[in-house]
Amino acid sequence: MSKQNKSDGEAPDAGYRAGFAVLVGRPNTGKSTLTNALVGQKVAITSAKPQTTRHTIRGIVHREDGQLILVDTPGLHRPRTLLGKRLNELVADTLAEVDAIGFCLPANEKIGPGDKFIAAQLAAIGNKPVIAIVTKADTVDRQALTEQLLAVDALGREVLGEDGWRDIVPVSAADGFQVKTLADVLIGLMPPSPPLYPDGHLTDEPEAVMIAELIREAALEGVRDELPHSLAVVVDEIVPREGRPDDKPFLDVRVNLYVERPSQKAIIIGKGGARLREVGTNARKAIEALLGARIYLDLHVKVAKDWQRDPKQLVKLGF
Ligand SMILES: Nc1nc2c(ncn2[C@@H]2O[C@H](COP(=O)(O)OP(=O)(O)OP(=O)(O)O)[C@@H](O)[C@H]2O)c(=O)[nH]1
Ligand SMILES: [Mg+2]
Repeated sequence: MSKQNKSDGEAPDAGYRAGFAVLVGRPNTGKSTLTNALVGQKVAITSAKPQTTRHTIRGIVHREDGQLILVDTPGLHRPRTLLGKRLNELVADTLAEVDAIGFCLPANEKIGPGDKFIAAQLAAIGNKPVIAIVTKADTVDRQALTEQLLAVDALGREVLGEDGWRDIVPVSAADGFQVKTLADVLIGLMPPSPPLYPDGHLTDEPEAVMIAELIREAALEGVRDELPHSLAVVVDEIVPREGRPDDKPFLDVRVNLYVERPSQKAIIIGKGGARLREVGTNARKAIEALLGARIYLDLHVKVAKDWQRDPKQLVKLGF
């Protein structure tokens, strides 16, 4: 993926760097929140539920001295469903294509088997710089943070030999602590290259995907147990309403929400449709802000039985 685009004759400014860095880690370790903090705008949805991110998302950081294309990934875990397996494979493919890897470990959770499993996989890649990012630094006091940094350092030496991780950076996406330092470190690991994306481009997510994600984020709010994992959102069509002036567009956005069981359908819709209306209202505001246009959001809930385990349905839902 790292292009050194010299063929078009434009020599990069002296010292300018550009390339790809991936954020990996267990589910819920703050990868997407950190991606948004680095980009300076929301490009990835986040939630308190594990496995919020389901595909790789590119967020682009523009600076005077370089451009960093951040690839946010689904949390890595021991897969229990075909969906989980697909997501792990997706991350493995991504690792092969980037210039640097940021391994996210939260400050407020002890290093566990899940982290060790990922560390070993990263060590096996061998030829890429891996930095350890200790996320959510705001959640612990100085001493606990120091202890976690030492534990993370020890893990690096255990899997990579005595040099350990290329760097270890504590950050907080919540209060901005060290976010710029992290960008400095990552840009320093990028190859000399002209910019890979036009100025101002913050993500290369297609609009329909962003819309589906904003709806999934709104729908995840307040649901419990297995439902978050059972929910998939697909934008069916986005149609400009006729007769509207170009400078005041109005779009009809039709969307299907898929769940795995009829009981889940009832939860998503809520009593008399109240819950679905609330999801629609919240998502609509976020989508209108994204598109800069008014929309009518038409949400339909459908049952796709056990889609997480069904190869055919997974393909249909975009996995
Ligand atoms: N206090 C605090 N909370 C954070 C920080 N970063 C993330 N969180 C919270 O941690 C939870 C998980 O954040 P996400 O960014 O969705 O985590 P993720 O690693 O992308 O999760 P998956 O996509 O499921 O793998 C959310 O509730 C966030 O608000 C931080 O710097 N400080
Ligand atoms: Mg995420």
